Amino acid sequence: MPQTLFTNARIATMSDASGYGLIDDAALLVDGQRIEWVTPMAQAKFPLNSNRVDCEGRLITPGLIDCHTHLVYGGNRVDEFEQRLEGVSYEEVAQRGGGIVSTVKATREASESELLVQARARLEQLLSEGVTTLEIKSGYGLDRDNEIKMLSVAKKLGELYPVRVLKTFLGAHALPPEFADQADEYIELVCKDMLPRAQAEGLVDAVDVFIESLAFNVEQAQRVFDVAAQLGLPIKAHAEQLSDLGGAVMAASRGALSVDHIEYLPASDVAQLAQHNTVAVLLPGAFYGLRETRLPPIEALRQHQVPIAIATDANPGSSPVSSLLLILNMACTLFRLTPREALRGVTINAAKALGLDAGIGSLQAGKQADLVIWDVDKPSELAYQIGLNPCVAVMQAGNWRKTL
Ligand code: DI6
Ligand code: FE
Repeated sequence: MPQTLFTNARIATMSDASGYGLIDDAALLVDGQRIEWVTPMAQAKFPLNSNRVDCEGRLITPGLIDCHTHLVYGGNRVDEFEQRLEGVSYEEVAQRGGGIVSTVKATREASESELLVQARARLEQLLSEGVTTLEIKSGYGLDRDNEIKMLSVAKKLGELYPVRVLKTFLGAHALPPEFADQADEYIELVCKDMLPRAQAEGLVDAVDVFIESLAFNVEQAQRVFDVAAQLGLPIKAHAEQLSDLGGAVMAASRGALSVDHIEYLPASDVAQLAQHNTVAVLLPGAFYGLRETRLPPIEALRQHQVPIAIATDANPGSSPVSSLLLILNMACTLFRLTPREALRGVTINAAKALGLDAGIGSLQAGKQADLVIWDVDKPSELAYQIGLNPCVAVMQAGNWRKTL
């Protein structure tokens, strides 16, 4: 593959400890799938034979990373959306057999190709905004074959599109109706059959559990995490989204890559995330969708230098969102993250949340050439605008997905 040389760019490398890692008048060389170097124009030694791309002052960032999605599911929840607007709470909807369980029914009824068609539309929207890596969870099948069906669709999306897809097993997302009042028995099935089988089929990159009173308790989550450890799989958790059960601290103490949501995490528990290098994944789309008012402990996360990632949480219930740029804005407006923190949250810190920060998430020599050219002057513009997509070119693993 010939080398590609980017010149006259403003580059947000995201490679320093806390900033944008901005180089104002910069050049970047891609060799094969990797970045060869990034440097100020004045210091660049241009290779003789390369494809030159004059960026004319535009901004380059790392490819965006959506590190928490439920992109694959059947049906939709527009009726629940309407009910909630009539005053029914999220928990009540779930207790009435709506909520997650109604998506389980629709997902079980859908064929692999039907799930694929639905998910493609959402994925294409994310890709149009410069996403080069995303995570997709199972969790709406809730039996072995349907969880495997969901993960197979996620895998297929990664084969059909030039994007890296990480597959997370979330068999413990909700209690399937046939196991009503038998949560321990269901967890047994997850541990003995569902997770090992999905793993054996090469469909699992990480294991997640929804730890919440309407889902699974800390002890049940520990049983799933024990199996993940036996299989050598990294773990993460949906924790402290609606109440404080101590799930985030438990997961962090077991070396979880990330704990996600955490609106109800006490500030006094944040030190333990820092101690275990666990990323805090904030999901402003779900906060917004549920009209939550309790904010995650952001000041404590900053004080303890816990890496903060943000993601769409794309799902049919709490966060029917297929725009990572909108999430940048929501993180700033709703959570008061700075645009710098928000951009780190969809680049280097999102890579950390997936355990991939050695290879992606910043623009540095040796890393994979995943990058986006934006028609903006400053990185903060990506968080500032709503509904405008300034993505003009995308390279993923050294291949153009969309050219300038
Ligand atoms: N927390 C959420 O916000 C989503 N899952 C979870 O564990 C909601 C999923 C849904 O309502 O379908
Ligand atoms: Fe989620």
